[in-house]
Amino acid sequence: MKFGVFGLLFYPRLTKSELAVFEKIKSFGYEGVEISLSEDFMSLNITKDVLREAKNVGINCLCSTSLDEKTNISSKDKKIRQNGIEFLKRCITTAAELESDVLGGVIYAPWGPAKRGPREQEEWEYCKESLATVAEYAEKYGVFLAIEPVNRFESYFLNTAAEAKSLISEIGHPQLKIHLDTFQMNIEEDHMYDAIKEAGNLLFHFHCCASNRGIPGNGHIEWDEVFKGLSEVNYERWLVVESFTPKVMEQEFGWQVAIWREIASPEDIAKKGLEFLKTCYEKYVKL
Ligand SMILES: [Mn+2]
Repeated sequence: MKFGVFGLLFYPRLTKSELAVFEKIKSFGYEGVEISLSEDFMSLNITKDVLREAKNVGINCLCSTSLDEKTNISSKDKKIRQNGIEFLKRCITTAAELESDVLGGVIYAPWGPAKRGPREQEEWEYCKESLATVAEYAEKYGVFLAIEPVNRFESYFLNTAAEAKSLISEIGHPQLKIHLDTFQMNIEEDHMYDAIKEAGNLLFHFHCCASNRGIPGNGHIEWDEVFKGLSEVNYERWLVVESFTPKVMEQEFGWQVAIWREIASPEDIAKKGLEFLKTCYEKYVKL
């Protein structure tokens, strides 16, 4: 396994002047940084600078994104679906430019609290149709799409590994994978071990943090279960420590992660979190 950290832990918005943080990330012992491919980030046209700095420092870029009401690929409105497909295609080309083989996150429906009813079958069908189109495109760029189930307060569309697996198996495209997250699973799954086993060989990306988005190892995540599962499904890819700085609340999407207070310092989350995860890795996987 390889260890990465979420860039938004250190900055609320990735601009050229924030790139120096990559060196800090490397000095903590990470081999990867996850970049959020927002509309805002892609409009800055700094992809080449980001890749250059990552290479200078010697870390890999990993990519994730999320949809909103305007880019909802499951929408009943054809124009909105089309807009979402175009957005995801731009994310895929950007991920390829950053030499990331993964685009994870909430890439199936709008992210964030929604005042509406449950998912409708019609939306599920539109989602499958859109993702099939996007997967075809992703294949040309060698990027895999990893669907991240998130908790009920962040998505009405799907919340569990089993639902993500159903969606993928109904589409049946090899470019579609699963992205799990300990914060999300803690809210929605009965047992993380079972969820990881359910994802099985579809598991392609993994976010780690404490039950309150603090330092991995604090809180009440059952890390023994997590690593037993990861080991049994032979997961060999990235473990990314995902948390956010409260400054992220200044961003348009920030309220969705609701980081109203600093749970721990970004440095502690990154450093102590990595130390803890490496201990778990030694204990369960490396044997
Ligand atoms: Mn996550």
